[in-house]
Amino acid sequence: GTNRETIRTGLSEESIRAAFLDNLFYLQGRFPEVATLNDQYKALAYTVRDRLLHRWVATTRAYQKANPRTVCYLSAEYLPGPFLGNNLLNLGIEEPTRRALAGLGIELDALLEHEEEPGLGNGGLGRLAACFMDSLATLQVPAIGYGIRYEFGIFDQVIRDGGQVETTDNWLRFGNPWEVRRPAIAYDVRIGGYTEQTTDAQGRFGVRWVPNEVFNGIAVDTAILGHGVNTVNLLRLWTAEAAEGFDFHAFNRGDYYGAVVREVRSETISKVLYPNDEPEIGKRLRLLQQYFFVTCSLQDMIRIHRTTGQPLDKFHEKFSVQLNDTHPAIAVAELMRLLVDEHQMGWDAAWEVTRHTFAYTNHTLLPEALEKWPIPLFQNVLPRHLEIIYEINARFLDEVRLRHPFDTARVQRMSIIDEAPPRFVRMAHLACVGSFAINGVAELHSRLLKETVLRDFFELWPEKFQNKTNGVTPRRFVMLSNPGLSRLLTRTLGAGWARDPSQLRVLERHADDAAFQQEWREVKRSRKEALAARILDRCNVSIDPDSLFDVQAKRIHEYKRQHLNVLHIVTLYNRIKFNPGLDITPRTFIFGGKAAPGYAMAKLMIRLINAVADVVNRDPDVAGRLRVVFLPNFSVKLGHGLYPAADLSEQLSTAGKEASGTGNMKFSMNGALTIGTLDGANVEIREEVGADNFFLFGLTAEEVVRTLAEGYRPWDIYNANLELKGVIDLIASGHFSHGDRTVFQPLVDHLVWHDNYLLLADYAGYIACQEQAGLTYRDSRQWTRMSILNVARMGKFSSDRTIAEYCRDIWRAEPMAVDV
Ligand code: 26Q
Repeated sequence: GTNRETIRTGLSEESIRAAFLDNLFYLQGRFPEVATLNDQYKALAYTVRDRLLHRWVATTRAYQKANPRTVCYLSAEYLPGPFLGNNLLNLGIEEPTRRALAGLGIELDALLEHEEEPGLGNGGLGRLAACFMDSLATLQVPAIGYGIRYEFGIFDQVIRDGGQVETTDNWLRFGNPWEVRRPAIAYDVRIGGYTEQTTDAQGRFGVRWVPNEVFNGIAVDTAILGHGVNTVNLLRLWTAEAAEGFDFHAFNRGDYYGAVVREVRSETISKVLYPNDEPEIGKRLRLLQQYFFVTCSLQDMIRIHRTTGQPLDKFHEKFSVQLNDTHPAIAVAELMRLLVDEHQMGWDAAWEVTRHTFAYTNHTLLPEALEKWPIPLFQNVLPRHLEIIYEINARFLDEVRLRHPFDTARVQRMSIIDEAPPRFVRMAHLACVGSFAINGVAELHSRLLKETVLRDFFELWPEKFQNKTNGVTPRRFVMLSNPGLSRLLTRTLGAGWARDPSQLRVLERHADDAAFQQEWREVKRSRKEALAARILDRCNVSIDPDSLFDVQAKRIHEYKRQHLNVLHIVTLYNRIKFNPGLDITPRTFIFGGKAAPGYAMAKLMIRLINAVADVVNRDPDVAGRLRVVFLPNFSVKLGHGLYPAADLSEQLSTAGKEASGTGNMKFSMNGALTIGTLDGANVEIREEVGADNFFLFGLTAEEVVRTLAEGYRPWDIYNANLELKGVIDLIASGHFSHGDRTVFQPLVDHLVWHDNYLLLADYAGYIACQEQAGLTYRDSRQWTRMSILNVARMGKFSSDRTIAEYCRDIWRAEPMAVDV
């Protein structure tokens, strides 16, 4: 009756409290006096999930009825962050929930803090996918995000003796209240074996793929609710299982053990996320993972399409499928296989559908990061797909030859097959050939794509190329993580800014208003105090909230140049040591980020940061002026506390190397000023906020290329700049490594002899720019003005804008409102 309705759907404080107690009792088997924090968290999570389910069902109904065009986002990674707070926010029930719990003596913040986030991604690319899911739902665009439900996500990072140690991320240990397992939605996944020719009753030839293993993918769904709307889209992640409980054939032979072991093997497919944000050649399991989630997703789309009663040659009218980098690019061959082999469509008709279905987003220009699979491995895992790729390639290369007769070099360059032994499948080429649209993720990146890695493809199909500058969701990264700032914004501008951040421009009027500036500083100050408390608790380092918080949080990579930041820290350290009375702006340097476990230089960079931190933080000569902190295990959740507390955002990548960056946007939206190069989206951020409100340094992408081409000699720079030499020599001397001169030698040698990422070329400019930033910080009215103007002008970088552009220019997808 009505009472039941209320307990499952009611949004008042009373219904939430009743539902919470009900769930605590019936789901956890607990009463308040004995409930653990985890019991309380789960009871609340289920209370919130009930309120989502109700909208979820309404959305599914509405989609079934209207049969709208649907966006399918294919991504091997998602980093959604903790769900509880975001769902409360999007439902608009944070306050009644807080009161409902307070009435029971429970603090909502403690439950929010308890949630373990799904770390199903490495960094930017996975987080972008999650922002896109948020914006799609908020814009009410029908969409499904497909991916892999890794049992173990990105490793947990601990710092031991100054170095990174990885431990497993057992995120499902206490169960996951947000997911709904759908055992009825399961598909066969075949691997290995061989192919043979078949003839049907009409004498037509076909191909049969006889695999040597079959297992299942099972759907596990998570609701993605939009902000202030009823739309709930699906995040559908696949988990691998054995096709049957046991292999009858093996069982009859008495090989019961073998049958069970086989089952364990199939489950390893979705066991663990690869923690590298670059491909490693020849990782068979990684190829299996990619194929696994792609075939399940495409079979699912075909099933959905068939429920509409439409024929398969209209598949591309129902779905637009976005490939998040090349990780799902095997989809081009798999859709061909499903259409031709499984649904008896002719090759040409199938190719028409396929090339109108896919669009491809590239996220990197680094040649070592372009995926390619050795043919022997590929053949072994996906023999039928290799045949299909050869056929696609033969037809494609004919087209190239028609356009460019006699240009055999071009044909070789463009081929999907790299002929250098042992021969490889180039996944980016497969993605380009099979897609109707190709995009980069920032203006500069999209331009460089056309000029460098995808130049031949641009010359052949200029109309396919687009730019879609990345964005981030202002709901999670401002409203949720910075409620103080949000309240100030809403009080000043009204509540519309979170859905229409162009309204933030009105803040410009208040940029010089002393009273408003004071409130602005109080918000920042309170976030800095909160971060200081957390750092004292976690790292046992006390930091001064009045100091300039200078933050670099991102994956550790040579091209991102965390070690350039370290060179600056050591420069200041030396300046104070040589001149103890030096009057400099007190700073706290905060780092966060994980290194790929096999990336030795990145791990050495972490060691260097911690070694410098150790010496600097213990040296009384610099106390009160310099502090260095490495915050372990950076995650979406830690980001919530970090972005709002930052004064200065470090965006130091060598120009031309960072495709976009998205952390840069999160910092600036929270009022941090950026010190950065003209790389990725930094270029556009600077354009928006104004050159006066951005600390720019460094070579341009063109200058970087020219410098390297002209025979770059870092050794000469090292010898010519005495301050730089002093810094590098101090590191080499063992000053930061208990006298051990060997530890950092690889890093130092690399810098003075190779320096592929041009730290030494950019050093002097960076130091001068940092000095400017430090001086500006002392003028608190000027700094606050710049901070306000940054927030006022960051509207462009809402992922809502990005998604609206994808919908308009690529997906041809339209919003569809849902009523409950
Ligand atoms: C590929 C094959 C095998 C194993 C791993 C991988 C792999 C996994 C993850 C390759 C790359 C990634 C992640 C890349 C990534 O995060 N790129 C970032 O994408 C962001 C969103 O567009 C950009 O803002 C960043 O500039 C870009 O570095």
